[in-house]
Amino acid sequence: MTADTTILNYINGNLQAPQSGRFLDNYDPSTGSIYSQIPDSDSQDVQLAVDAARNAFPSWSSCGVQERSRVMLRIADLISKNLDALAKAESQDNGKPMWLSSSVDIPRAESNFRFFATAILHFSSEAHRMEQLAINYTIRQPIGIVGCISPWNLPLYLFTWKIAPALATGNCVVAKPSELTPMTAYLLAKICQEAGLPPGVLNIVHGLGGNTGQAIVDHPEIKAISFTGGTQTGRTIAATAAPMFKKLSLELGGKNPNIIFADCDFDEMMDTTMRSSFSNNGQICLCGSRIYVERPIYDRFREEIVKRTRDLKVGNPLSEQVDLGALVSKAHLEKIQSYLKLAQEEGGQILCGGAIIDHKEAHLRNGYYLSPAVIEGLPIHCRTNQEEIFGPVVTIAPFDTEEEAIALANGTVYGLASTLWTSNLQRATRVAEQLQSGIVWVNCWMLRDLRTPFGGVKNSGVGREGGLEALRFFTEAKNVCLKY
Ligand code: TXE
Repeated sequence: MTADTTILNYINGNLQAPQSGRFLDNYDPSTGSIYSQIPDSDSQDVQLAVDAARNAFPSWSSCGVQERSRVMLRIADLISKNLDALAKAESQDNGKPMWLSSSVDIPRAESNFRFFATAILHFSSEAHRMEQLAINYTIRQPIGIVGCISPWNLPLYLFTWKIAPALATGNCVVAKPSELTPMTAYLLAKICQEAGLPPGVLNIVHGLGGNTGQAIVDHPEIKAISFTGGTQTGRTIAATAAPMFKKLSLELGGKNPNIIFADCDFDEMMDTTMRSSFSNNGQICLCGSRIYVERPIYDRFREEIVKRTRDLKVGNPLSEQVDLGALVSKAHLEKIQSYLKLAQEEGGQILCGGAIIDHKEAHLRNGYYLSPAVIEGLPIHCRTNQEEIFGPVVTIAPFDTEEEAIALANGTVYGLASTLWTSNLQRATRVAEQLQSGIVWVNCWMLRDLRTPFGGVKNSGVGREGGLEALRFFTEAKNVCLKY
């Protein structure tokens, strides 16, 4: 399987150019150079995808769960068979280290298909008996045509996280990956062809958010939208979809707190905190970007995180030796730099990092590399601690009481994930209940069981993905009341 230099849309089972004939440049973030072209699709292409999905729906929704499961498992097998090619493509497109895409992103994409291909075999619905009178039974039917729009940070991982439950439940899909990282979605289209997915069941339309993405959200025949991306984009999508009464699942940004109590296992906490701060260059919606440490261990923590952050190697994503690769785009690099400047203006002190990497290898010099940064001395209400930076930047601060830690953790408009470090079980349960977030990790981070509800509260989103939540989202419940 090769990552071609011209990416094509996947519509009605065919790989095809956009109707307009227009293409966009696709950059390799590790070198800052253009390496492929992507369709600049518009509403005409989305209409073709909807037409194909409409034609495919009757047979896909009625062929039975066994058949759907079989095709999806073939897709999972082919993702696994092409692991190296997919991982390489993901690294080149996104800038993440290849060891990361081959150990996390691509295996997880395979698991997403495998998980939902088998979950659907066990999906059931309720019956409610009214004694001596009637029986109510609920059937869960596919919605029809659904839209899945995904971001660039975990490209194939999040794309398949949406597509797999949508397909398993019998829907036909019009999907759009991020225009910044389209390559593995293109390769997935080839895999779907090889796996024998019937034409029109999954359609992948590439292009810009405001153009292709908006055309998907606007389309009246697309009845549900599952979106992961920025909070501002989520707001625009909600404003478009709500008057059309579309079902919406929005997984948006975060400003996740990491609360560390002095009684934690310090070494384990340190190892995991390095991951929760800087994995994927901090470009994961679950990364902990505000770290609050109980005062007795604050100085030790501060010294340790600065030392370990300075030791992180930033460089060529294809090298086995690097911890962090390139940031996804020039615009994103500049956004993060602007926050580093802002942090200083707001009175913060950058303890380490925040510099552009000066590479010896000439071909990397125009890539988007930044050394990871730790910032101290900022109050909760400043913009640096309120807005999502989504990069290799954390702020650290001490706290004295449990109440103070909870108030700090809950002190933003976001509520996606929180991490809590303590060996006191009572405190863990007490604090977890009070944290305003959809996910709380205690003494761990990113430990994912695909059956659990996944999503945020407050401005971090609406609805939940994962397990039964996703199967319910992509179906409509119908109650049949049968009088006897
Ligand atoms: O995301 P966008 P951007 C956050 C992060 C980042 C910020 C902006 O803070 O810096 O968002 O990132 C499509 N109708 N997250 O601008 O634009 C777009 O093409 C329909 C958090 O890159 O939200 C892409 O496919 N679709 C996050 C997808 O939305 C539209 C992951 C996400 O892109 C659209 C990424 C529109 N009007 C960024 N406009 C997370 N929660 O993990 C854009 N899109």
